[in-house]
Amino acid sequence: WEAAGYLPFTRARIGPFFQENPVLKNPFVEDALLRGYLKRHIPQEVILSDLCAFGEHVAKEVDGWGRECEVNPPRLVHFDPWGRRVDHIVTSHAWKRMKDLSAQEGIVAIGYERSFGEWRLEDRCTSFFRFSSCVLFHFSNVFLSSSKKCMYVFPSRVYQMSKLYLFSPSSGLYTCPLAMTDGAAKVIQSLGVSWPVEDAYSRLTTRHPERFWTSGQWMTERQGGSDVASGTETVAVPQTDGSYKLHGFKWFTSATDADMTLTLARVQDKTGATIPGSKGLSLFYAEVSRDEDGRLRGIEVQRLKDKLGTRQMPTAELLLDGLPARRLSEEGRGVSSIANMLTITRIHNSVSAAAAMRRVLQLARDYATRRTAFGKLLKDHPLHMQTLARMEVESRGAFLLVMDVCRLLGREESGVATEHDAHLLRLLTPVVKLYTGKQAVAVVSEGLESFGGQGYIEDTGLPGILRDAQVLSIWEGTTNVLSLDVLRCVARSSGMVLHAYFSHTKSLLAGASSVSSLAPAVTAVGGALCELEEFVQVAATRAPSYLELAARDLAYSLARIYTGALLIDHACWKGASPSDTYAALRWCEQDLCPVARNQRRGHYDSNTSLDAALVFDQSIQ
Ligand code: UCC
Ligand code: FAD
Repeated sequence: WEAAGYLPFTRARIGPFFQENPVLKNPFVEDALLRGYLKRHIPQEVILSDLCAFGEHVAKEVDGWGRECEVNPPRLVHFDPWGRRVDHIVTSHAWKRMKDLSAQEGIVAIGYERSFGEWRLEDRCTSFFRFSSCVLFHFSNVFLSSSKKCMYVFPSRVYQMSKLYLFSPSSGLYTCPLAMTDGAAKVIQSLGVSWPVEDAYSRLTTRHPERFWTSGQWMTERQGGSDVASGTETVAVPQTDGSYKLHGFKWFTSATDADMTLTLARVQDKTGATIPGSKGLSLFYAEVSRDEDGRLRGIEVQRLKDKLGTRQMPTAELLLDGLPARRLSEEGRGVSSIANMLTITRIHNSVSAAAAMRRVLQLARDYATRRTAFGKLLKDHPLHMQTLARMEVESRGAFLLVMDVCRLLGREESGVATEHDAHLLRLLTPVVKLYTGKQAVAVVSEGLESFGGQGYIEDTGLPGILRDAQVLSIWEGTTNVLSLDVLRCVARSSGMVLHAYFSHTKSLLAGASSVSSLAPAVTAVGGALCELEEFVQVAATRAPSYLELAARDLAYSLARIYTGALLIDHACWKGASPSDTYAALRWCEQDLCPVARNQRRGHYDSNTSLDAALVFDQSIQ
């Protein structure tokens, strides 16, 4: 026994084997599609090297802060030791660092350090020296063109969202306040209001940490988060100086440590009456501030939500009890005025969804080179590789769809968007949000399984990715609500958004017509597009209830077909790799047009009562 190294009464051995953990490497370097896409669309070396350096920082340091945010979640201190109400939301050191980092890296600012459309080069350089000290920005503009009348649109949004994409999975959910901050800046800018929000706008879009502000977006009340028009009870009481005081209860307010917020309320007339429904809602700006006694002005934090995920970030229930506010929109134009914020936050949501898929894949890929089962590494098991390849296809599709929407947003903001672009942006924003939100949950869930039991173990950090993915299809409009938004925007544009969709998708396919390796994919997308056109023609003759039942399948069809066309288009690029072609072919093997399939099955004709009977089945007593 002794010779064999086993002694009675010694501590049990735990064995010599310890599995190597997956290692996060530079997410920029590791992402062939991201690099290929940027090389194709914004090949400025200065941008690529900024993203590469940021990727390195994310892997080496920021990811650790993100983890710290998760293990040190925020807490609410209602009272100080002497019983005074303080409602202090205590956040981690890492959370505060994320705020500074976000400002310094320009995660919001890049989107606004914009694109000068068709400005002359000299004008752009002058404007640079006047407004920006960002060397990167200067170089990238100078590199763009040497012509006097420059037609090049600086792709700020693609650059910004690429950076966000690298940051998001390591950000400890700081991307949530950044989304709302970006959305608030966009609303202020688009409303063209200066006072009292000029200073706020400059703070939301600054790169200086000491000036940087984040914004909240307080829309949801207890009666309804989707149906904001019926659910909003908050009233705005006019003050003699033209300001308002808000009284109401906001049921979900995320990143409640924000410096300001945009919110909805109903203006009371002199008798205290308000207008019900959407027409009674106005948009307000409020700062979150404290009085001399350290109490929040006009706000009581009821409690922090106990959430499945997004635990890194405080989400509170707030009683607004005389919150000082300024009206930003015309009376009754609250929903349409906050719509720009919804566009931006939904795009951020989609970027985060694509980034979550990419992150779990990067880790799974690394793990497959370290973990052995049945005598060989996971990477040498074809079935495991097939599983990861399927995730990869989903992830690539999501990335290209998201980036295309960012491209459209950039064109709109640079003033070069055609009417066609504007229609596409309106249609694709809910589509990309709803589709990627769902994909993210599926891909991340599969990703966790690729680590076996370790994927289920909390302190690996992996389960948090799944928990955080689950919210992406809920907030900023659920899947069904966004599917109905798709229908509404089609109806309101008299079908023009669909016209833009069909013609743009066809133009993407046309560029691939001579590429034989992509022929099956082109045929599949072309066929699905025809089916979709037929569906639209038939649906136009049917009752609204028919379309309502088809809404989700329609949105999925729009997403899958368009993404297929984008994958094909990317695979046609001269710098594309064989994997780009393979990804396009694999994507296009799925059912690209589920709405046509289910239409043929009669699923939208008379299923309402059958569905309800199935769901509430009580036939067995
Ligand atoms: O969840 C939230 C924050 C979470 C944290 C943020 C994270 C971000 C990502 C981070 C990643 C890590 S804030 C709460 C978000 N809530 C929602 O998304 C609400 C969902 N419900 C809807 O979207 C509904 O469709 C409503 C509320 C917009 C429907 O309201 P109404 O009153 O019935 O609206 P209408 O009648 O459809 O539209 C009223 C006006 C119309 O314009 P006008 O009056 O000129 O005809 C519409 O065209 O608003 C316009 N409008 C839009 N415009 C409505 N929706 C849009 C839109 N999406 N785009 C442009
Ligand atoms: P409901 O509207 O009650 O929806 C319940 C279900 O009914 C959903 O499945 C929905 O798809 C379905 N449904 C609703 N209407 C229809 C319809 N017409 N047809 C078919 N199906 C329908 N809100 C904010 O304003 N600010 C925030 O900062 C914020 N942060 C959040 C943070 C977290 C972690 C979470 C989970 C939520 C947050 N929200 C926030 C709220 C969020 O936006 C809402 O929960 C969401 O919009 C859904 O609203 P609801 O909860 O009222 O669900």
